[in-house]
Amino acid sequence: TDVQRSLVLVKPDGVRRGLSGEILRRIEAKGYALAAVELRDATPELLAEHYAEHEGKPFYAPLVEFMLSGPVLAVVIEGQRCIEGFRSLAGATDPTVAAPGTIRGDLGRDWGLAVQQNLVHGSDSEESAAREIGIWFPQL
Ligand code: DAT
Ligand code: MG
Repeated sequence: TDVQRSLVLVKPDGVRRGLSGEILRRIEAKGYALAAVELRDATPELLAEHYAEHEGKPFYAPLVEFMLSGPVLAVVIEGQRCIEGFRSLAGATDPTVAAPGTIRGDLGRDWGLAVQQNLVHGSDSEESAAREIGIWFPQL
């Protein structure tokens, strides 16, 4: 078997818009288990680790500012191939082109801001998942 864990974040736009339940609903409807769910305030230190791969990119500063603009729902999901599976549920990074049926395609859009406010984060590989779960849930 290939049971994986992945770190999912409902970003501040998703929490603010009251979409946390809808996003958890889609994860559970897909058949993934929730191993941890916690409403959290990110910190600059935590985000510097989480988004280390994007440091220096033009959208980095607005991204960190956005992620500090309100609480995030930090979630660890578990299931067979759930890393790729959640990325598929989330849809493309740009919510304008994300396919209908996906979280970003159904619920997100471009707000004309410096950073894509695209509702969710999902780990993109087994290494990222292990690294990110260690950052957000060091006790797991
Ligand atoms: P993803 O969240 O789909 O894994 P990513 O890791 O490449 O995308 O980027 C992290 C976040 O940064 C993304 O969710 C939204 C923002 N972002 C990425 N590329 C961007 C761009 N070209 N313009 C504005 N925001 C961007
Ligand atoms: Mg990413």
